Amino acid sequence: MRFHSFLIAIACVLFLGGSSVVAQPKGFNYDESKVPKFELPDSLIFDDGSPVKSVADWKKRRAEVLQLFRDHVYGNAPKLRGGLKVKLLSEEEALDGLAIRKQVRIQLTDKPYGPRFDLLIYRPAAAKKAVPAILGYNFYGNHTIHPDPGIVIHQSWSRNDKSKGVVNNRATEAGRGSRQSRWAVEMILKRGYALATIYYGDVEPDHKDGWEDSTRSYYLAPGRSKPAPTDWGAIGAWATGLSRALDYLGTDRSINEKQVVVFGHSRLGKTSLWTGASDERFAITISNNSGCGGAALSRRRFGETVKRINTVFPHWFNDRFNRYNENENDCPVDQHMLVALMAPRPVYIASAEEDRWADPNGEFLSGKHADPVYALFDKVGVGVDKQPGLDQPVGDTIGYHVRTGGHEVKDYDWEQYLNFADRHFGRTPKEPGSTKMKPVKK
Ligand code: GTR
Repeated sequence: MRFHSFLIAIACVLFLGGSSVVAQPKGFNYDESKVPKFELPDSLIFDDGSPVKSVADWKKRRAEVLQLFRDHVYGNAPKLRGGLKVKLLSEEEALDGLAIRKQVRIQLTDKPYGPRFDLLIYRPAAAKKAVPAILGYNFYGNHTIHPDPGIVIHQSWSRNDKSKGVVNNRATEAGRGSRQSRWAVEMILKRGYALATIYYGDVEPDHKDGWEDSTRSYYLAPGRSKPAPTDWGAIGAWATGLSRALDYLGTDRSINEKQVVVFGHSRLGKTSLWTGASDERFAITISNNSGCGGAALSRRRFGETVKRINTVFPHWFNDRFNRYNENENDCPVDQHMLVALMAPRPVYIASAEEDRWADPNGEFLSGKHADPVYALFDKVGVGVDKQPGLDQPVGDTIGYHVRTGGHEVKDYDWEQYLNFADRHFGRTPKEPGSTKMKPVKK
């Protein structure tokens, strides 16, 4: 094993498990008083220096900011060729009558044997009309989110992990339900939402050569043998997969396509943010503990840094993002501008107290610094100046909380997300524990 691969393997063992005891690697800053002084680029100033004064101006500025993120951070994604190609695998009652479980296989290219993914959708069996849905990737396979024996086990490359039933990079029956603690399936269904999920490795295997087996290899510009420096990275490919899944949800009459929430944890939280930013059809975006390259401000250099993430995960961003290794101030964007790209749509950022690697305060601050863009739309974003105390959700159009505990997805997080979505979708919560979150007063 080459040293580089060894580093990647170690990093994966440390972090991908996502246990509540996430290591805080040494040699990085975890001290607020040592955060360097920096100036954030202003979302409301055009590249030519003129100010953004209205919603109409912002629409033009938004296009500039989006293009900056494509060119400098996540890369430019091509338009997928061919129409939506879907195969229904199954549709039947599940979870003791609580849900209808539907599984469909969706192609990402016009080649039937090219990259494709399985979308698992649970919807409330009792629903009388189209329901809102939460769509998000999982780390080890659809079958890991619930012990339900009817979930198809994927055949894609998977990171070896006995506790998730992965042997020789293949998923096995032993992994069924192994990640159920992260997926509040019953809670989501009882609250009247559908849950749609995809194994992210179906869309692109998460390692440096994974692009060869993903849509990225199918869409290489003629004459190229690898992606160009401003082409999409893996996060861009994953985002495209979620957009394709939304294309499909739009054809499913049991789902309200105007109320699809994109959700993700950690690297998949970076992905949900980029998805919500680049595809405005998503009604709400949720980032759970997304950290560096997600919600956290890069210029703070608190916990994980741009250099570190580009070194250990060279495939996530575009190659040009390497320019900002130990050079964050030269980057024309920072992550508050990514959050601002959601405006005026609601977005929720969640941190965890012990997840200092992801820089909880930096995650909060990117929400706070997106507020001026929401104000243009006469909306309150997070609406508070300081990071709130533990387990105290705040915010109106930008939700935020820092939960007790570590780098994880807990039922507490799901409760806040469902309350937030209920409030923005104008739904009256019917289930216990779904009390409305108090909006910040204008
Ligand atoms: C870590 C990485 C984080 C986060 C995490 C995860 O190794 O440094 O940025 O993405 O992985 O996805 O679990």
